[in-house]
Amino acid sequence: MSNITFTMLKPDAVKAGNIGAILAMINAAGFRIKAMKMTKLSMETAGQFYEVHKERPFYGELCEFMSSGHIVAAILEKENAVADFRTLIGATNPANAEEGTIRKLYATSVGENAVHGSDSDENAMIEGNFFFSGMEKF
Ligand code: DAT
Ligand code: MG
Repeated sequence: MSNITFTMLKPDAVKAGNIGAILAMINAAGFRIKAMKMTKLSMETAGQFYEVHKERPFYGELCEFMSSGHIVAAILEKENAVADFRTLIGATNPANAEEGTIRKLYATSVGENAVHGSDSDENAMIEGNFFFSGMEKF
């Protein structure tokens, strides 16, 4: 049964001109795009999205970075979408990411790591609904 995950191409990836290359990897890995937009987070909306991390020491830095430029948000559909997408993107810190993963290829540091991927089916729904209305999902 297919399910969904949510991704953002982060400001570092957008600024570096890597939207096309990353989307090509996502398509080649068998994900179908259900919704997509380029947009920009504010400090406030970045803070809401990453609320779960608000006690972590890197929260302020994370919100600054995520609101520092445009992002591409998307809902992706595939069998086993959440786990397969985490495999495709690789470890949070690109230094630990497997060869051939999106973060190994395009991330520059643990903070500026090119791409977001949901960590559970429940969070994929919450995160997708944070960015997209029913009329924007296909
Ligand atoms: P992931 O994005 O792999 O799910 P996470 O949920 O633990 O990782 O953290 C969310 C984001 O916060 C991560 O993509 C980048 C940032 N982050 C995580 N750990 C960090 C650290 N030690 N220093 C700076 N930023 C960090
Ligand atoms: Mg996470």
